Amino acid sequence: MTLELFHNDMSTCSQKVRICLAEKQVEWVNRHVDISKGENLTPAYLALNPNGVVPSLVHDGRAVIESTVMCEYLDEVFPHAPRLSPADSATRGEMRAWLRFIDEVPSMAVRVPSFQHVFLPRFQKMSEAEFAAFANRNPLRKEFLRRMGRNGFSQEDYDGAIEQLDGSLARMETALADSAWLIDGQYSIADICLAPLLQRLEDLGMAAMWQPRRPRVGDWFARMQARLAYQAAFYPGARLTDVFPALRERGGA
Ligand SMILES: N[C@@H](CCC(=O)N[C@@H](CS)C(=O)NCC(=O)O)C(=O)O
Repeated sequence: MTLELFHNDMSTCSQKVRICLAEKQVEWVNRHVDISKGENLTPAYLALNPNGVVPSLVHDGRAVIESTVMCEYLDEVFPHAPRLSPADSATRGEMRAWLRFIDEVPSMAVRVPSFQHVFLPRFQKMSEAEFAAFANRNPLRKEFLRRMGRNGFSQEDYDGAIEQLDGSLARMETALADSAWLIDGQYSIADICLAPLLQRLEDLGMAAMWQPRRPRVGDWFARMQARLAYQAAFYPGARLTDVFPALRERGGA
């Protein structure tokens, strides 16, 4: 059995799959993809993942794409403990509804402050024509890159993303009112998919979005960070602040 993960240290989507792999304690082959060098857009990588994004999982030669799909796949293919999905269909449906929401709302929204505060300088160095050509090469992210442009997001787009993140944290605080984990008191893929997003916000200096006003989210995040699997996924170099230490000085939204 060979399990290869094409991923990037700092990518939130890669981090959630690394948490699942560590929870399941399965061996995997490290295929690091350097996004800053465009390794996710080479013909070889696009043949694996036509969306041109990381991660991609290759299990015995067969590719699985979409990080949330990979998490469910790993739990199915390696059904040993810890189980990362509820056993009964209705509760599993609840988890999947959360997963859909996480993919559509906070996972997309967190990209806005990440690019605005950290990745933008890379694009500012390009000429307008180079930037347009780069955006065009991205199968999935053209529109996002065009919206950002070389000068960053408009205030309206930025505020909209913050509002979506705030709404997601509010939903979490409510879900955690009578449950230690998001779904029915059981640690699951829903927790795993959200944690790297909070890690990203914390590294961007935005933990005030839940501290101190959303204490249950704070407590949940502390329990996530204490897990061995979490620490395995966030090895040195995986956090934004490892690579951009100046971020530690950045305050607030
Ligand atoms: N829905 C996809 C999204 C993957 C995605 O957006 N990956 C980001 C890193 S977290 C990426 O590869 N970005 C390429 C880029 O920013 O150029 C998934 O969950 O696998």
